[in-house]
Amino acid sequence: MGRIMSMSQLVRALALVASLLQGTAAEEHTVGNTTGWTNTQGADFYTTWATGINFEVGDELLFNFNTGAHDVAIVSKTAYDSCNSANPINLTRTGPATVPLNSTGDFYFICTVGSHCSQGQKLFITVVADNDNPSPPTTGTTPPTTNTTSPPPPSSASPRGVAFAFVFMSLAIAFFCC
Ligand SMILES: *[C@@H]1O[C@H](CO)[C@@H](O)[C@H](O)[C@H]1NC(C)=O
Ligand SMILES: *[C@@H]1O[C@H](CO)[C@@H](O)[C@H](O)[C@H]1NC(C)=O
Ligand SMILES: *[C@@H]1O[C@H](CO)[C@@H](O)[C@H](O)[C@H]1NC(C)=O
Ligand SMILES: *[C@@H]1O[C@H](CO)[C@@H](O)[C@H](O)[C@H]1NC(C)=O
Ligand SMILES: [Cu+2]
Repeated sequence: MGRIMSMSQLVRALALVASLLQGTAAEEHTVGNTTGWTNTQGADFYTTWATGINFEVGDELLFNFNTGAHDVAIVSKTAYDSCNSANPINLTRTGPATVPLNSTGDFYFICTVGSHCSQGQKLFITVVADNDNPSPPTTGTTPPTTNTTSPPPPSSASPRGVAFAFVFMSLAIAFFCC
């Protein structure tokens, strides 16, 4: 009986390892969560929203807004800083809008309606390569300079290593404990 319980723990451990080895699936990030894409939230709302989110190549941003009330422009850093909507890289007027994140680097989004951008309807994100090992959290103000698409070599300190250690612990429990 005890052996059977331990074996089911082992099965769960193996399932966890399998999910870690598969890597992270492409994700859709809803900008501003349930608040959506709006000009009513003040200066730091979208900066705060983006903090701690891991944006990876292949993910998508979903901007929730009603057509006509807002829009989504992809702009340069200069245009983002000054809320200049004159020459956007891309302008989508139809909401809700889904924007795929195609490459690594910094991306800047503003709303070009009225003075919404200067009211805080602007978003800056850093997109990193899609790989199995989540990038370490950055605590400084400097965004990570990821301009290479090749994933780093696997290291023994990776989540995989932790997961394998977990499996060996489960094996020990299964065969020596009970
Ligand atoms: C948005 O949702 C994520 C995932 O549920 C959560 O971690 C985060 O705190 C939320 N952010 C805001 C600003 O509500
Ligand atoms: C602008 O971005 C939207 C959303 O990703 C896309 O559907 C549209 O084709 C883009 N337009 C141009 C001109 O690139
Ligand atoms: C990614 O590519 C699509 C299709 O060309 C484009 O519509 C979209 O704007 C791009 N995303 C970004 C963040 O540039
Ligand atoms: C990556 O960026 C650094 C500094 O930003 C630069 O010196 C280097 O040449 C870049 N490498 C590639 C492959 O673009
Ligand atoms: Cu707007």
